[in-house]
Formats: sequence, structure tokens, C-alpha cells
Amino acid sequence: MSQNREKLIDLLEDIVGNKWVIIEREFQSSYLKDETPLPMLPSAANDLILVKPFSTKQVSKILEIANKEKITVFPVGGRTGLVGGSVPTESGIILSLERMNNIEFDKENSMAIVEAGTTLGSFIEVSKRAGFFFPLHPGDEGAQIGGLISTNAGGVRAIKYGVMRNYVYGLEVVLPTGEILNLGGKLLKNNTGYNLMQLIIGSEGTLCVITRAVIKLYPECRYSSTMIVPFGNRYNAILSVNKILRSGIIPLGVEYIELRDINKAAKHINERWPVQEGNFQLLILLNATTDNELLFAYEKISEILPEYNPNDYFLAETNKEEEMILRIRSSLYTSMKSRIIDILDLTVPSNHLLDLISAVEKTAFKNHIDLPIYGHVGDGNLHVHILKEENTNQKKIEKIKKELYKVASNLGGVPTGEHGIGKIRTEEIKKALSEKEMYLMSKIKENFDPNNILNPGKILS
Ligand code: LAC
Ligand code: ZN
Repeated sequence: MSQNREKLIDLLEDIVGNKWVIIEREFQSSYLKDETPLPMLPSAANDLILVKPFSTKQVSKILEIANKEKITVFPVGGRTGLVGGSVPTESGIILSLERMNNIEFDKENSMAIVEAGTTLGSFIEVSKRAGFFFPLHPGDEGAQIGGLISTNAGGVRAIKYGVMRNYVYGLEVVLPTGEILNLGGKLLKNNTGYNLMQLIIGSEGTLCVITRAVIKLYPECRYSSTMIVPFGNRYNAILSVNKILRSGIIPLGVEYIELRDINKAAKHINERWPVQEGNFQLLILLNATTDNELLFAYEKISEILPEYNPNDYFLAETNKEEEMILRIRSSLYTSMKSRIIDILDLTVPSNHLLDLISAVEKTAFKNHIDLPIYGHVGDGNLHVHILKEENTNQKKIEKIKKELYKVASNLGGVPTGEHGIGKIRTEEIKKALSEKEMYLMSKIKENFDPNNILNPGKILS
């Protein structure tokens, strides 16, 4: 161990205490990866020090030292990302804010002041106990607030209230220099200059470390229901979505799933998917403040659907059933993960979803492979999975990905609507954006982080 490393460990221990500086590799193992499929997962570097501060002041001191000594810092949350965004790919410090998990409520403003290390699961639970609803649900409840904000998370309930950036009103962040900034606040309107707060949301830990956030909450919704609509035909399922979304009702979410995959997900967590007919299914999540409003939405959907020949409808009305359906849906990725080479996150304008799906089908057919699809059709966002199969090789995989990215782009889409760029999509962003946009982004990075110490090599390479 070099002298510098010893000195750094001493300094960090002075800030957070011996117990919270972890230097043994075996105790760092879960911090060296995220949920990226193994064939795509970047390798973690050697010589890493895991630090767990307890306050914004401690985060500030750590960054001040790191910046002065030009030591790389990798902020991590719940490590549930899918693009290697939090993997510590260079020697340096892994900064976990998991001990910073305090939640306060401002009931008069319907907002919560939440520390970055709070998990999604506990935030949903504690908010519920306080009489509030936090609708966003990006799958894994082990995700942390800081990570949800820095990746602008989405998930299955992102239509009615939007994605994470729509919930964030204020941020406390620490710049790579150690300076602490408070951006936004509890204001519902704020036009005071460039919106740095929104720039930071989705910046994947490359600009600053988020330590605390002011988050908008909604009143607890007493009326909700989850519809499962099975179809015998993929195209009909997809075509009906646009019509539903234009009908004047706003569902919490509309998901597309396939029976074969969702059955495996259910089995994975010892549950049973309630609808066993129709290989192509829509999951429609509804909520309302009155019974009548819910009934209206349900009737509207029931009016539209017959045109698309669904096999039947299934309506889950008890909270228990709804929770079980959400849990099974949230397990889709995990249940497939060991077979996945890569999970794409293609996003197109919703009127082009069908074009995207038929292009994926063509690519699958041409290459004699299976490309399972599911995802957030209500957001125009589909996950296409490239699986480990006997007839795949690296060259073929690259060709398939290139083809699919091109299709999305030709339809006015982007390579990612949800998972972000992280480490593994840095070539994709260059193809998706103009040189000028990339230049402006690199200048923004330089201004926030002149020594490039914070999550280097992510988003921009
Ligand atoms: C999902 C994750 C993989 O939609 O984004 O389940
Ligand atoms: Zn998703």
C-alpha cells in the first residue's frame, strides 16, 4: 500500500470515523458493481476506498481533499442502475451516502425533505404513513433517492406525474470542490436564471454529489385499480395504447408485457400471474381521488378496447392484488438477467411504437434470434433484450444493436429514455447528439468539475 493511500485513509478516518472507511476488498464487493447484465458490466478498478459519510459537511470535506489531491470519487446509491453508471472504474474513493437517510415532511407544502441515502422502499412506506403518495416506481425499491435523482429515474408509474425530475423542487448538492449549494426550494414557480437544479437531475453523478432533496408528494389515493388486458396479437395491444392516451384519461402507467416472460418473473418470486390467456398483454395502472373518477377511466378504456380485439379484461382491485402484480412486473428484469447480454432502452414518439416493434421483429427474424420485449409503452419506451444464445457472437451482437439504434433514431427516437448513458453507452450518446451538444456538455462538466474527479468516464468519455 502506497504512502499516499495510507495518508488518505487517515484523513478520511478523521472525517467520518474509522468504522466508516472500508479498505478491505471483500467488504467492498457489493459496491464494485451495479445491476448491469454481466457481459456488459464494466470492471471495477483496484485500490479503492469505500467511505460512508453521515452529513453534508463530511461529504464536503471529503470532496475538498479529493479535489486538492486529484483523487477520483465515485458517488454510489443503491447500485440498481443498468449502464454501469456507479461502477468505480478508476482507483479512488467510493462515496456511499447510505447513512444519510433522514426524511422530514412539510405537510403544508406537501413536500418531503429527504436525504440522498434514503431507499425508495422506505420513502414510499414512510410517506404512506404520513398520509402521502409517492407514485414513482422504477422497479427495485433498494434504489436510493440520490440515485433516482442523478439518473432521473422512470419506471412503471411515470405517465400521470412524470419521471423523477417532475418531483424534485429543491436540491442540496456538494460540488467537487467541496462547496455546498442549495438550489430551488419549496417554490412552485421559479424563473431565477438558468435552472442548474434541472441540469443536475439526470447528470449521473458527474457534476456534483446530491445530498438532500425537496420532493413533491401527492395525497394518498384511495381509489386505484390495475387492469390486465390480454391480446392474441402484439400489434393490437400496442395500437390501443395511443388511443387510450388520447382519450382524455391519464393512467399512472401503461406497460406492455408478454405472457411467456411475465410467467417466468412470477415463478422467480413464487407467485402466479393472474391472466393466463393472450400472449401479449397490457398492464394499465389507474388511480383517482373518487370512485366515480376511477369508474369513468375504466369505462373509457372499456369503450376503446373492443376495437382492438382483446381476449378479456382482468381487474385487480384489492391493494394486495395490485401490489403482487407490481412486484411480478418489477421482477421481470431480475428473472431474465442471467440470460441477458444487454438490455436496450429504446424510446420513440409513441405513434411510432408499432414501427419500432416491427423493426425489432424483422431484426430477430433475420438473425434467427429471440429479442424479448417489454416496457413502458405509455412512455414510448421499450426494453429489447439480447439474450445469450448459441448462435450469437460479439460481431453479430454489435450489428444487431447498431441496427436497432438506427431504427429508433430514424423514428425520431433516442438510445435511452430511462436507463441513461453511464459507462456502457458513451458511444451511443455521441451518435445520438450533435458535436455541438457534446461540446457544450463537456464544457458544463469542466465548469463543475475542473479536475475531472467526479465519476469520470461516465456520460462523456
Ligand atoms: C424495467 C427496468 C429494467 O422496466 O427498467 O423493468
Ligand atoms: Zn424500465
